[in-house]
Amino acid sequence: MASTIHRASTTAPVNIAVIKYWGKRDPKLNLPTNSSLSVTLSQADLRTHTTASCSSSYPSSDSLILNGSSQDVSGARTQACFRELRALRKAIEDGDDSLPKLSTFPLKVVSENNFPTAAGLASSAAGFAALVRAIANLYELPSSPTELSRIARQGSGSACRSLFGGYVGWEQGSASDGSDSVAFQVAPAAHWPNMRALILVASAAKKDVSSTSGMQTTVATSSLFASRAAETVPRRMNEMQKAIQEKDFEAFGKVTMMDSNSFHATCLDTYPPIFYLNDTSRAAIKVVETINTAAGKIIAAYTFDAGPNAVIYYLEENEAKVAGLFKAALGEKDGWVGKRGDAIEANGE
Ligand code: 2P0
Repeated sequence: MASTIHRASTTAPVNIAVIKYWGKRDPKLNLPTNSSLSVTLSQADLRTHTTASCSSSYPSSDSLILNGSSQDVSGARTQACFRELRALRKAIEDGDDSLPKLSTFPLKVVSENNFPTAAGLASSAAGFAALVRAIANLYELPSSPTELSRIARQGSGSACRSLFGGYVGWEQGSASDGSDSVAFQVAPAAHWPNMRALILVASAAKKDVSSTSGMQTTVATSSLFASRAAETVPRRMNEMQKAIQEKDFEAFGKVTMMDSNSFHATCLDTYPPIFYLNDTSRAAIKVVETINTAAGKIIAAYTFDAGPNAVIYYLEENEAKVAGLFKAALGEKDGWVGKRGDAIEANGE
């Protein structure tokens, strides 16, 4: 029927990198200058919910509504996702005349985040992962999470990692068309289920410097950047995968903190410099150092993305020592809202 509305919904989780993506060798396809690795967070606290629908009765152009406000869909990234998904649907329609020609209908995508958008809480990662999977579900595509990760990466690089649960890598790849720049699961969440993440929101304000322009300026001007991409990150990717396989929290925590420091050092080394950390962020680093010194080993690890908010990884058995001390040290401080103990879980993988 001409006026039928076809619809599918999904949710996608936030992921927080422990080896950071920063730098593009191809800004159109979001092909990175280094591989990266992240932990997918529970959808209970941080997630995007997205409904994709299409109908021949819709107005002629595609539309996207995020948290109730209409977004521009003419950007190359959103267009790339729509185009790739439509092409996959069209290939199925071409082989089966009985199917409705959904690939020819205007799309309407409605998304809601349950956390601050663009405050360095990986909103674009969950957002594009949910957009791509919702449309893939709408089109009944048989695509694997790997193939969807290749498409979501074109929306936002880090989005490719939100197609998998647990511990997830993104292979930088070498092909110029990006066909091998996809996400892969290092280990399911069940492999190391007592991992916890504490999100400390220092500021829910939109970040000053967008990741895309920030990373392009870093690639162009930082003298530290080349050795980070060519030597430091490849070595840490191996160390991190080993730490996860062996469930070695001390190694996991040390590499996590050092990679966050390295990423923010290249930001400071950018000209003009990029400051994502603020005094509150530095206070959180001090609290982690205090916790680890008191424990005599690494039981808490901080990491910061393109914003001042801290994510603290720890194991459940150290909840009282880590989350408890943070509450005592920072609970009263202006600007901090502690989001407690998100269990990290697999995303159905
Ligand atoms: C990461 N970040 O690995 C790193 C750490 C921020 C710091 O991925 O331009 O929003 O859309 O590909 O994915 C943020 O970058 O950038 C990011 P685009 P994206 O999570």
